[in-house]
Amino acid sequence: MAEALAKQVEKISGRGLSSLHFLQTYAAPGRPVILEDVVPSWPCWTTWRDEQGEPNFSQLVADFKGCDGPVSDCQKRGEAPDVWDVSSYLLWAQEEDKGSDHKQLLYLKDWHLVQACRAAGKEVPYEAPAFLDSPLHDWLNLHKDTVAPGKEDYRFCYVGVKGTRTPLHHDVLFSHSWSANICGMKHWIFYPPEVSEFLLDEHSEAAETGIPRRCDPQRFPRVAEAWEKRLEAIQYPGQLIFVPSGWYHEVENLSLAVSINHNWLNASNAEMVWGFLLKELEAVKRKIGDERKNFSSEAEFLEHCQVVLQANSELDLEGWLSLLTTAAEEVDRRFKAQPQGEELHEVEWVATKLRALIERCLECPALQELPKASASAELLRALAPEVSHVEAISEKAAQVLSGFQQKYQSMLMEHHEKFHGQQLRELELWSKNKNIQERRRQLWEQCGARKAQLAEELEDFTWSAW
Ligand SMILES: O=C(O)CCC(=O)C(=O)O
Ligand SMILES: [Fe+2]
Repeated sequence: MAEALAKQVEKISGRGLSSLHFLQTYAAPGRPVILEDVVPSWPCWTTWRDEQGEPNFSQLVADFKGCDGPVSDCQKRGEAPDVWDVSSYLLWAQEEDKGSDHKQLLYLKDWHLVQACRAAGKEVPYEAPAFLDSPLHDWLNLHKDTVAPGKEDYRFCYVGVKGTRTPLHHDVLFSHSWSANICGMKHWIFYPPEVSEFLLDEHSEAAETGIPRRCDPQRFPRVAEAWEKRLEAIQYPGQLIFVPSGWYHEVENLSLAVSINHNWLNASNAEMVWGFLLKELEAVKRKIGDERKNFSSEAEFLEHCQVVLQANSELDLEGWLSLLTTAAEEVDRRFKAQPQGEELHEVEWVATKLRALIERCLECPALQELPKASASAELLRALAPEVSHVEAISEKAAQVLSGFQQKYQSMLMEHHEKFHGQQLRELELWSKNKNIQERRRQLWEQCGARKAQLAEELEDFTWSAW
């Protein structure tokens, strides 16, 4: 029987896409999407490609001679990558690509491109849209740039010959990722979070692939159920793909491919990252719990757990607090610049989510038991009010709306007394009328941005509707 065609990842134009639309429609609900029309305006689209759209090896080699990058052998899973001079790898890949069968599947992965450019005094040859790459929407790299400038960030370049692949995984820290193809084609398979458990063995170890015929049925008895729910995409040059937090995915290069990839987190997925960190911390505590007695105090044991957490996940709780602090400072900076209209709405959307998350984090027992982290928590607590005026706005909006509902209710009662039978039914039907429901929903959504206007508008609307 022919295999059912997999559902394909949605494609939209990224040109002119608003940050809020991307956040609310794709990033927050976790919905993969391919953005067209973004990459072809980047400088690297011209400088890294020749007329045929193949990698411009002479330019790339000249640009990155002397930069180091990690090269993995896809046939030796689990081995640490070798460090190569990027230009040597590029020359190897150019030669390898001329042959028809690829004996060696060497993949330049997670090469820190922005750092390489900065170190070489070169312009970074791309600029992703603000919703992917601005300080307001990329707290992970903002944090890295702030606390450890020049140290490892999450902005990468990948170069791989045909057949190289990245096995099934979710991204570091449960972050989102995006990947922009400059040259070549990639085959992506995505598995939604609700089927993640079918891709894990009894030790919570992920399968190498979710393709059932390549999976051990003893170890992964329900892998076919994950496979059924997959989304697939062939990503062409010039397309940017969004991989939401927590989605397992696997990728294969169908031809010599050059891509730029970022991992990032922001108001749309920070809650998931926080949940992931807490789960990881619990796992660390369980794993090294037996060694508790070897520590001179409980505090020392807990500090050690943080060191392990940092080593496993590249972030500990203190780092997390510092990341939130940097984000809160950025939100504050944006408010002080007095944004208007859509931009104000965007900053408020971020601030509301950040504020709620900060409060949840500060209440968390895992944080309170850490002496070092509690110092950072104090700092954050001091900062939190900076983003709190958004709450006041929501409160006001809620008051206005409840006032509206009361007024509306009493009007209904009044009419109840005046009309009977058919008239009453009509009135009640009308009260459920989609227009008013829809308008109320819109007003709710806009209330952050509209502030004082809202009261007036509701008032006007109420009367004109009657
Ligand atoms: O392109 C690849 O090989 C893997 C990319 C990836 O996993 C990602 O961008 O999250
Ligand atoms: Fe990934």
